[in-house]
Amino acid sequence: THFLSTLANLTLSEKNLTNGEKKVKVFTQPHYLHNFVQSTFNALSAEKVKGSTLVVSGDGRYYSKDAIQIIIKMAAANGARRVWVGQNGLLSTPAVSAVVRERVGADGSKANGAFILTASHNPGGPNEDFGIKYNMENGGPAPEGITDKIFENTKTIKEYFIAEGLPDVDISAIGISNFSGPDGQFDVDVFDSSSDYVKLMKSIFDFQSIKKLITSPQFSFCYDALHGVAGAYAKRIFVEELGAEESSLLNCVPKEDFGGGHPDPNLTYAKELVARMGLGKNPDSNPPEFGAAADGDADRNMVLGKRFFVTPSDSVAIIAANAVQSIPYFSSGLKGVARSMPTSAALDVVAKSLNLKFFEVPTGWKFFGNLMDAGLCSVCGEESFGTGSDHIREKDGIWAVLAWLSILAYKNRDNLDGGNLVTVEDIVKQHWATYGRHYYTRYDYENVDAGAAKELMAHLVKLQSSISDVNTTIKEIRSDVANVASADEFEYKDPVDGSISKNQGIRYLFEDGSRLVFRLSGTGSEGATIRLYIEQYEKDSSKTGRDSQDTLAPLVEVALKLSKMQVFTGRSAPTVIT
Ligand code: VG1
Ligand code: CO
Repeated sequence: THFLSTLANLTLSEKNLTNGEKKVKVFTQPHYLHNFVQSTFNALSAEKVKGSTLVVSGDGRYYSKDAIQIIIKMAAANGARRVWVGQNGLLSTPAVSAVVRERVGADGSKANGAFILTASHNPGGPNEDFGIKYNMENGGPAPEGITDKIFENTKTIKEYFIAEGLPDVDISAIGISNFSGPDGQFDVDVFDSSSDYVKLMKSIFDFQSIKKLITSPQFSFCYDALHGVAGAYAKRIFVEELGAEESSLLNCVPKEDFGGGHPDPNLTYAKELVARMGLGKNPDSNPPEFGAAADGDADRNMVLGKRFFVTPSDSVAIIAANAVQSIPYFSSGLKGVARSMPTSAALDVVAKSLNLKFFEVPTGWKFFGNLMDAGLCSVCGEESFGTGSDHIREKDGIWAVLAWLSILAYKNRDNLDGGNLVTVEDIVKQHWATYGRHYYTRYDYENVDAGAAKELMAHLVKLQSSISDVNTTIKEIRSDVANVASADEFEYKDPVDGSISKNQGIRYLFEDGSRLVFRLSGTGSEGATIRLYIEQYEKDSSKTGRDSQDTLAPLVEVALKLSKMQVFTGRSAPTVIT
């Protein structure tokens, strides 16, 4: 029952199709999803797809269930041997990576790749976003060689294969369905969404000591899944395994529209958690000691202490500094650490002091994957609320929370029977006292006119040709800001495969270690998004306790005036500040 559909008007012309995020109505255009899936199969090659085992699941957002049935039928028609689906189509992005790497099917099969259905931290629902991406056999995002091929294929594709006669599979029930077609056997294996991931987490962390922390009277905990897929894991891990109260879980029932919210774990969008932790508007008067949130597909995390925000750039540095003592998986040492270019240099200082291999890579997790596959990197992170390790090839929101709980459990190992709790805030402030503090903020200008965004970037590149002119301009704006020492567009040569990635963001590096970075987002679904990253280093431990926005105000002023942000974009303020 294999049908071959010939297509008239299939041309897709948007590059970031291969990166996922688009409005649902784009995906539901006739043949649009089909085009992407067939283009992916063609990019992988027909021989590779024949007989393969493919994972298909995601964060459960609107349109996922339809998409899963379509992909199952296309996998069958393209000769795949079996498709694995998390129950109800739910698998977090990190769980997909874990399943690809670790799961063994009942018949001994292993996965060859995965379609992940998510638009990450973007809203869901009929009028919101959907997305799809392909991960490889190592559990990590497809490399540029493949995504470029997929994109090229989407422009020339004329036909796709779909087994239209295959009945829809009930993805709510665990079990294996067998089908036999003209090309032989085809199975759909629906399995528990969390058990492989939970098993992996238990092999990395000391659950006993975390449980002792969570259940001790001095400690209190809360976790907000923002109605994303993290909810499917939070109950299993935090409540059933680690003894947290059910009432410590907020928004942990996955919903197709994320309850109408924006499943992005930051101070702007995770409002309920922020208030619960005693921050923002209408703060709770008795916040818990620890709070965290995840994005829609649970690869991002935000960590909060009582009335205290941990920047993601600090978070990865603190995890790296404490991993060996606190987390059994790292007890024999770290192979190396890495951060994305716009992430603050807090990690650099730790790497230097602990004499660790260190890498600065372009934005996006796939660059870390290459380092990890080569055994060069154990812990890595991005300023965009992404933290992770070489246990998988994606960033991992729940892993980051377990890492923080491990550090807290270790620091409090002798305090839990009545001593004074070492808090999240204590740990961060102690870190600043040891390594200095990187004041940091990011301004996002979302849905800006694409032409205007390009002009702004071109203007900034042009300025780089004369650093002395830049410094004259800066002095006119703020005389209290240091001189720019150098400025460039970030370029990365992958130390493993030698590939070169150009134009990865515009940098202005100051003599005192401060930095301004400007980038265009590669994941936005409408118009262009300009990201401005602002960082200032303070070594003097008597000056590390200041308010971040106050401290950064001079640099912010310089960044906005130098870039002519308002002139180009018409915006007097960013959409989001993190
Ligand atoms: C953003 C973040 C980047 C992250 C990417 C994917 O990209 O800045 O750090 O890797 O999202 O995150 P951009 O190009 O919009 O700045 V996720 O949670 O979709 O895997
Ligand atoms: Co995400």
